[in-house]
Amino acid sequence: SNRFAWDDPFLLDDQLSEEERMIRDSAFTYCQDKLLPRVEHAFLEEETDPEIFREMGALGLLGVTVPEQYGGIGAGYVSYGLVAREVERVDSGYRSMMSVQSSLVMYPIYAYGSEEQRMKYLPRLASGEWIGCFGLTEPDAGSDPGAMKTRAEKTPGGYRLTGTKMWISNSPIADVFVVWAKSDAHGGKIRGFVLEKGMTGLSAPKIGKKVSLRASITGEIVMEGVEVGEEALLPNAEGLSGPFGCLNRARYGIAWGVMGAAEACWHAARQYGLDRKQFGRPLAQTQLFQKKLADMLTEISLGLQASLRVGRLFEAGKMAPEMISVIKRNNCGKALEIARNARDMHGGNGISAEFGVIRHMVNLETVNTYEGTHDVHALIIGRAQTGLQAFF
Ligand code: TGC
Ligand code: FAD
Repeated sequence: SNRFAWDDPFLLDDQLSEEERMIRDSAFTYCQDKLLPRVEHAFLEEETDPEIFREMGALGLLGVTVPEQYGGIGAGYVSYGLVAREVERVDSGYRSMMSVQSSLVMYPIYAYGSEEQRMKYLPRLASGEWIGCFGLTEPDAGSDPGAMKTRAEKTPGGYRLTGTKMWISNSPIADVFVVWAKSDAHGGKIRGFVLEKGMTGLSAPKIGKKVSLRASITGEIVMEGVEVGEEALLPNAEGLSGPFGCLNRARYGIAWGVMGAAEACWHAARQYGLDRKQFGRPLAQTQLFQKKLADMLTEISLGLQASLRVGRLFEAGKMAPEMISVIKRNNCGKALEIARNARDMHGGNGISAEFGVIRHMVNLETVNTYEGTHDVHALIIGRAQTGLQAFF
């Protein structure tokens, strides 16, 4: 009979192409060799190393789906998901750095930008020479980004931007800022602008005291009458569908990514249970321990399989955003539950950064919240099946 592979129950590996396996393997090797050894220090000391962007860029891990002529590797969405899974197997903060750069900065410049904007920004974002950030959320507009206050006023040569963005990944170290503002020249509709570090009136103070996602730097974007030329406007996006087009991709990557974090917790808990003895037997030989491991194996296999399915639909041009809400929401929720259980299964050691599980656990609290909270995605899925919106 066929052998059951406990760490690949539904033979995911068999469903990947040769190219996808190669991209996955090169991401795995980099993450385990170069990121894993420094994550504990980065998390505990709240240090973000900008060199990581250069390293990822050199390996082609930034803008995986962007065509080669702009510095990407022109791979598919399954490859992008596999990269997210490997990076987040180490830390959600590192995956955050990668996915903001790829899905929230390179993608909009590629999809909505002019040829000049593509040529100017994409190659240097792909190599990691430039770091990007994405400003949608504001102090008074989180789940409801349509309530944003940031304004772009028309000037003779371009626009003047005023407003504050909150909780922005990468912003304090960013060179390139994709920001969304209501533009009076476009009937108050939301438009995207590309700003650059050093512009007069632009600053990005760091947000401190984070207990989650500490390896990824987070800040504000403060725009005090930042004047830009016409060439800063992204010409091909108008309304909320602009930022949401980017979010679809980032949320999809998160669905894969959190399964990587969950796998790290599950594998750690299994190994810990095999190694540690209490009451004269390995912890892994108790029924409660095995029940938890069974739940982990089951939820992760289902979550990965669903992500792969949505990835294939994405590549076939059949993705609907609600599919992404299902996997973003469910995989984040399951990953969080798995991390909490893995923490518990490690006993006292579980609260030490040395074992990694509590770091994943507190990181996943952020991932469950950003890119649309668990409950906001429930409302999207609820609206899709009833035709009734329950947001307000
Ligand atoms: P609603 O009326 O539903 O839609 C307004 C317009 O947007 C279009 N749209 C979409 N287009 C493409 N893809 C999607 N997923 C879309 N969802 C909506 C829609 O068709 C419509 O277009 P048009 O042309 O008719 O105007 O808008 P609403 O205001 O009722 O929205 C409600 C809600 C809750 C669905 C939405 O606002 C939402 O998803 N809120 C969550 C906000 C969020 O996800 N923020 C993320 C900030 S970025 C971030 O967290 C980055 S962290 C990254 C990291 O560090 O890894
Ligand atoms: P709120 O919208 O105030 O929600 C608070 C609570 O109310 C939640 O439980 C929510 O589910 C619930 N709620 C809200 N509305 C409803 C409703 N209608 N019905 C029922 N319940 C509701 N944003 C960016 O633009 N760019 C970034 O790079 C970025 N990076 C981030 C990094 C970190 C570390 C964090 C923590 C956040 C980041 N965000 C970023 C912001 C993130 O997307 C928002 O925090 C998120 O969208 C939630 O918004 P909020 O914090 O304002 O919460």
